[in-house]
Amino acid sequence: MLDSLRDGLQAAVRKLVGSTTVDEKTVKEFIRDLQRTLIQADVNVKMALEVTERVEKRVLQEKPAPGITRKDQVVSVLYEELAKLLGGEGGMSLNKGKNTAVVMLGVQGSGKTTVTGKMARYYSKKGFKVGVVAADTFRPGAVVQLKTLASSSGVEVYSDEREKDSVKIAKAGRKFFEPSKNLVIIDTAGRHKEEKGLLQEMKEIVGAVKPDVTLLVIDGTIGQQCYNQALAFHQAAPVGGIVVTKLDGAAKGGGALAAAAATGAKVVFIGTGERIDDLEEFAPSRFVGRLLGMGDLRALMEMVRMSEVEVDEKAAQRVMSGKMTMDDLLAQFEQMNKFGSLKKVLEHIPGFAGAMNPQELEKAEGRVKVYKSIIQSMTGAEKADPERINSSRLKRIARGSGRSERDVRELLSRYKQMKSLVKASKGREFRQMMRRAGAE
Ligand SMILES: Nc1nc2c(ncn2[C@@H]2O[C@H](COP(=O)(O)OP(=O)(O)OP(=O)(O)O)[C@@H](O)[C@H]2O)c(=O)[nH]1
Ligand SMILES: [Mg+2]
Repeated sequence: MLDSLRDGLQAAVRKLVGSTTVDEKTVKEFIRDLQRTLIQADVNVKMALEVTERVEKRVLQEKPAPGITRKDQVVSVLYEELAKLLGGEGGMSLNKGKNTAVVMLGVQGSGKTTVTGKMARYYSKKGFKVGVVAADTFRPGAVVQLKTLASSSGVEVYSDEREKDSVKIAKAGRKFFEPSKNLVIIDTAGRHKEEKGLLQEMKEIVGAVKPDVTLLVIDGTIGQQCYNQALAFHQAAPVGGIVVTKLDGAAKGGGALAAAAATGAKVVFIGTGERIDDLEEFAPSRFVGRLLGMGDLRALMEMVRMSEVEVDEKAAQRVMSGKMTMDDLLAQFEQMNKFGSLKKVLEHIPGFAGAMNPQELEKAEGRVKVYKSIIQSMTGAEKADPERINSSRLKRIARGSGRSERDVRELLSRYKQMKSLVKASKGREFRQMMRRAGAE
């Protein structure tokens, strides 16, 4: 799904991350790459320029937060702006306690009837009492199509095949379901004798029904037309939410962004296939994260922050002069662990994948937990000078921490190893290790 947009964005981000420094020139180049990618993905040119200009302005003006590198900042600004464009988090919150009416709008073939069926099922499963109204009087077979979709989830359909006035049907349908249902979805026509007529008809339906939510259904594969189409509907009847369909196929994705931008409405659902269950509640952060290829980018940023290693100068001095305590050792392990978790996140980024064996990492993290509990069972004197731990102390520590004597011995031997390593290299390797775990 959305291959070209994803590939383009990821390539731009990779190029930025791979550059040695991030100066104005790098940022400008990054912005140009983004513009090209967005436009190629069918995002309206004006919009592509607007969003990239916002990213550029923010990046050049805002100072990265402490502990955040320039590169992280650029990526995170891009992420925020793309997610904002899609209307922010929240989705559609419906209340079972009242009768909610939803009117579906959209041009022919966009997927209104399919989405009506999918949503009816989605909300029935969530415990809503759903009724659907067949207010498409233009397309022959529209009623049958809706009935077929609805019957698979036992949803009741209101229709009146003798009535040719869709406004009357929509109104009567809502009234019909008012006493018995708490969610009524009204499917409308996508065609009219003339194009202006369709928008006029929608305006009248919305005026008569006064729905709580008006959803615009947009075919995700249509590209550049999305923006104008969405705008035209929005001017006829204010759009409260957007459903983008056919994102399983050849969609380039720009349509979703464009429709959202034209109306200022949130994308609430996406259609990802022809089957009745192929409907996903839409989460912009997940969507953009997927586009940027980083799983959850926020988590990545969090990890970057967490892994910023604070070098404790005094501890470093102690270690290098061969007077390492158990607490110093534990601090070392924990820092390495943080670095380990970061690597795990980096695995999701193309280019880093496979850099580290996740099983080994997990094992290492598990060991640090064991060591930590053992060290906590030591007395201050034992921590400061582990050499004094004889076999009776060892037994006591094992009992106190709930670990085996073998674990305690393992920790002591790692302590000795580390100490002799530091001694042999006069702190050189230790310094290298700190540098590796920290800055790079
Ligand atoms: N692959 C795929 N096909 C979809 C999706 N949503 C709808 N379709 C297909 O798109 C076609 C048109 O869908 P409809 O629901 O009939 O569209 P409509 O907006 O009601 O069309 P009109 O009633 O003519 O206005 C159908 O063949 C659907 O199966 C989707 O998410 N993925
Ligand atoms: Mg239809």
